[in-house]
Amino acid sequence: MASITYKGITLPVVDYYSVETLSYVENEFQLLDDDVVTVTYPKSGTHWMLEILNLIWRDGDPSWVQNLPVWERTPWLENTDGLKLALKYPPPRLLTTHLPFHIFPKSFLSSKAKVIYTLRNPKDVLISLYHFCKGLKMMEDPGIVEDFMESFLHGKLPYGSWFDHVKGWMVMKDRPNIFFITYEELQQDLRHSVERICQFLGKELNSQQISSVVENASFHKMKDNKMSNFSLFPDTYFDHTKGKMMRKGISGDWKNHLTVAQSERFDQVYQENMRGVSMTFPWD
Ligand code: PPS
Repeated sequence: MASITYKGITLPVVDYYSVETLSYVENEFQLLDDDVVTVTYPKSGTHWMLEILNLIWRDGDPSWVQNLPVWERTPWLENTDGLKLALKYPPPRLLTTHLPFHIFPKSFLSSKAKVIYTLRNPKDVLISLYHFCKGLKMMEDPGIVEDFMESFLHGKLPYGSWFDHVKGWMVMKDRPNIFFITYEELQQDLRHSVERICQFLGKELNSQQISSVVENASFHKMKDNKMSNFSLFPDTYFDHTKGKMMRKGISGDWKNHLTVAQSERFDQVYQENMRGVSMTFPWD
C-alpha cells in the first residue's frame, strides 16, 4: 500500500499524515513549559495513559473522559487535525504522539515540558498491533503472525523499529522532565502507578480522587466508554468488525499466538538489539 516516508519513518497514506506536518512538528512546533506529552510506540498503552492523565488533570472527575473523544482531549501531534487542535488549545496542554525521538519537536530540548514515555513487552505490542491492523483500512491485511513478526523485527511497520524507538527515547532518561513507565507496571499496581505519575506531574490528589482515576481508567470502564474505546473512529479509516482498540487488555497474550520457535527467534533479535541497554524491564 502507498506510504509516506520521513527521516526513516514510514506512515500509511491517509489525509491526516503528511511530510509537511512531520517536518513542522519536528522543527517549528513550540512545546511550552507546562505541556505534558504522552509518548509511546504504537500499542504500548497510549490510550490507557491518556485516560489516566485526563482523569488526573480533572482531579479524578470522569465527566471530561465521558463527554469528549480522546483525540480531542489530547491531540496527536503528527496528525494534521490533531496539530491544529494543539496549536489552538491554551496551555497547559496534554498532547500525545508515537513519534520517535529524532522527529519529536526540537523545542523539547530547551523547554520544561514533561514527557511520559510508556513501554510494553514488545511481544504483546506485536500481537496487539497484529490484531489492530486487521481493522485499519489504510494498511494491508497483516497476513500470518510469522510474516508480521518479521516486519516488526525489521522495523518495517508504521513508526519504524520498536528497538530504535525505545533506545532513541532512552537517551533522554536522565532528564528530570521525562518519566518512563511500563504497561506491566500499570497492570501490576495501577494505584501506585497513578501516585507516581501525580508525583512526577506535581499534582496532589487526595485518596478519593486517586480512587476515581483508578476506577475510571480500568479496562472495563474504558471499553464501555464510547469516548475512549475508539468506536467513534470513522469507518472510512477503520473496519470496526475486524479490529478493536480495547481488545483484551492483558499482559502475556503473546503466549497464545507465538510458537516456541517464534518466541525464541524474537528473543534472539531482542537480545541483539538491546545489548548494552542499561535499563531493565518487567519482561527481561
Ligand atoms: S494505539 O492505537 O497505538 O494508540 O494503541 P495503544 O493505546 O497504545 O494500545 C492499545 C492496547 O492497550 C490496551 N488497553 C488497556 N489495557 C489495560 N487496561 C486499560 N485500561 C487499557 N486501555 C487500553 C488495549 O486493550 C490494547 O491492547 P490489546 O493487547 O490489544 O488488548
